Amino acid sequence: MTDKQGLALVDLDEDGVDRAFRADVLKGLRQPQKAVPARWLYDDAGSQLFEDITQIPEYYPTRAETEILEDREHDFAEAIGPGRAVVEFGSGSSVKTPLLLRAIDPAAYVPLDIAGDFLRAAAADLQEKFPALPIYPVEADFMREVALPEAVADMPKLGFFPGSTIGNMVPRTATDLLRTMRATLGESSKLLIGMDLIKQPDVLEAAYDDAGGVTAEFNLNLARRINRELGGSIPVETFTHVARWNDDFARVEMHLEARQDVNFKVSGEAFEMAEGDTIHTENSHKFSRHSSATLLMAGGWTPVQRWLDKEQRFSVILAEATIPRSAP
Ligand code: AVI
Repeated sequence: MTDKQGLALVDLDEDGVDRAFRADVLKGLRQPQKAVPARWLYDDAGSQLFEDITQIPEYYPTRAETEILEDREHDFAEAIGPGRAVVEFGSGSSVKTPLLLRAIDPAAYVPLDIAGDFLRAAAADLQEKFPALPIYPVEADFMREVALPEAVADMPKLGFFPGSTIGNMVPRTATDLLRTMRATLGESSKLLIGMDLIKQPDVLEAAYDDAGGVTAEFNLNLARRINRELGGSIPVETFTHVARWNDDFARVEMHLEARQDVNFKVSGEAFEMAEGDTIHTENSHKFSRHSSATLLMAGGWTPVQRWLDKEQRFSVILAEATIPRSAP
């Protein structure tokens, strides 16, 4: 359900249950390969656990991307130039956004996020760091076209989508999002996007299955959330977190694997799983130079520059809104 600005509202039933959550979980658990959309990993506990993940030694993407943003300040200033309205898809983390804002001297900053409280807190925090910068937070679901504030209508835009969050979407959804971003940002806009790189499977699997078990907690928290919010009886202790590289689709998959045959209920509906069956909970696609360019172009963006961290683990790509041409 959305309001007139395309803003997603939580639609609760008479028992206070999020209808979309229940519908996604029940639909996903009825499939032969059980699956729950990854967005449901992020309740309060899940969001905190993700913050913890960004600090663990094995999870390199946050550090690698931050290194690029720190080291390439002058390149960004030159390639992007001053005077743009920076539109960030998902509220800025306290570390990455200031690095970009400092580098390019923007005319305004527009953080978009569906979580209003988080959005306003992040905006207030940034306003303290950049007192002279006009900041216009917009509470919206950026998977749909967003009407940007009037005040930035005439400014050229730079979309900012760090973190390789694009990798959590299957290519079809990622393409839809890139096209939607282009519609939101308009002609002659640019996009600065983080995209994680394909690398040795053992490095990737360790990043998603750390020795300290933080990612396992993040994944298992979904089962706990289902039990708590949907009256579920999933025996969480009989499930194991699994992170595996799927080479056919160039992605790390997270699953919850049953270690023995189990029966459980969710919202009154019965489910059974045999030992070794899994619930697929997340994809994290990784990219090559070619696959990132192909995805961006499919979404209406032409990559113009690409930066890697010193260990060549992660890429930050600058793209321009492609001008539609019929030839060749
Ligand atoms: C948010 N997203 C980019 C993270 C990733 O790397 O795919 C989510 C994550 N899942 C497990 N670890 C991190």
